[in-house]
Amino acid sequence: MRCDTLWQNANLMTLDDASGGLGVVRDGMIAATEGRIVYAGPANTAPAFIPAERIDCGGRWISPGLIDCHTHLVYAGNRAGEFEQRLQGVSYADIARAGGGIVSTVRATRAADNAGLIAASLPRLDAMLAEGVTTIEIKSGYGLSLPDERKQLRVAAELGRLRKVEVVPTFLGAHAVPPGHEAQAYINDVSAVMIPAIAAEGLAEAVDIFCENIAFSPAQAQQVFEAARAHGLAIKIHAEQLSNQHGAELAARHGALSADHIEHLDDAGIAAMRTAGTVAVLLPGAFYFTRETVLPPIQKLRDAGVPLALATDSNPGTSPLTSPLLTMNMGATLFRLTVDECIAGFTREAARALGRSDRLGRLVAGMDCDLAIWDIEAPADLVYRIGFNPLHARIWRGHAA
Ligand code: DI6
Ligand code: FE
Repeated sequence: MRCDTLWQNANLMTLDDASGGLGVVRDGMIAATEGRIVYAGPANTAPAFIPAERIDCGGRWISPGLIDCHTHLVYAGNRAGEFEQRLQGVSYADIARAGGGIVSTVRATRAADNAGLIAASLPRLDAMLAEGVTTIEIKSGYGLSLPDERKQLRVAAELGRLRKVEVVPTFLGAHAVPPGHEAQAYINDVSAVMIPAIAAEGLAEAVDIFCENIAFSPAQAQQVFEAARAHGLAIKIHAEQLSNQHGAELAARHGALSADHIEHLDDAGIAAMRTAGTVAVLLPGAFYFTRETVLPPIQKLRDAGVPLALATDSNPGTSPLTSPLLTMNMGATLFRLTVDECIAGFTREAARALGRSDRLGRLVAGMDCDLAIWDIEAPADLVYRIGFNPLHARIWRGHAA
């Protein structure tokens, strides 16, 4: 059988395992044609391929390309000074009152033109790609006006044209109340004007909201979800990060793809997520950086069979993190996730959190051929090391990238 490319002499983490494991295949091979996997499995039971290109992987490991399903990658400005202030004991609230925090990133992002935003964001994207990322979700939320949110989403799409990576854009207009506005009036604008426009222009697939006592209420989240649904957009939520607002439960009842953070999630929230198939997106970078102490209810989520994804939450305020591998290590050390859960959280389950399970996140015939080839002895090496990058090659849609 002819194929474009054949990767042989490799160990595979197919992630194709009904019991939720890594689906390991030793001495495996992958064949691809026109950017799609046509075979992934044991070498000794593979069809006889006649490849245009044959690649000897020298016994290395191949996983699906990594998927970062929650980032705020596109922004301008720098909050390192704020970090120093916080180290000296100044509180987050004091910084915000003095015009810092999220509002300072909004100011810098509004002031940047497209080229400036691209220049600021590309190094962060490149850091992700260097660790095997082939799909990345990028949220808006630092514009907080229709033209500025549009600009962020257009830049996100442009990043996907500048690099070999799939960008999944999410509209997070309801991230914070813009300076000089009143919360409910702004939510009315988000629901009645911004969501319809963003949907009509095809600038986002999903709508997200920061539901928290310092941000928007569950009632406001409901209003935003109804607008999202009416315009054919999927739903995500930043929920239960600092307190239990029952946002995850509300989002699940609206069929949310994912509820993210969820440190303060309760049993009713878990039950609603299980019923709806809503993915729990765990963000240990924000937990670490803000020195949070309340852990997400991992064991209860596991027991309930709620899918667990893992993501960087790359953002300038609470998770200035561009390393999926370090995020996996944090998932294991801080949240006690297993190695299998950490790797599945950045592949199969992340694809599910983006509504792309049919096409991404597993090494299965018919799926897009996005691969990460690793110089490791065992899958655990990806999670165990700190600050070491064993990526050997990144393949996007069947081609070295
Ligand atoms: N949750 C967070 O922790 C960040 N956004 C959000 O919804 C904070 C973002 C920032 O401080 O810039
Ligand atoms: Fe976030």
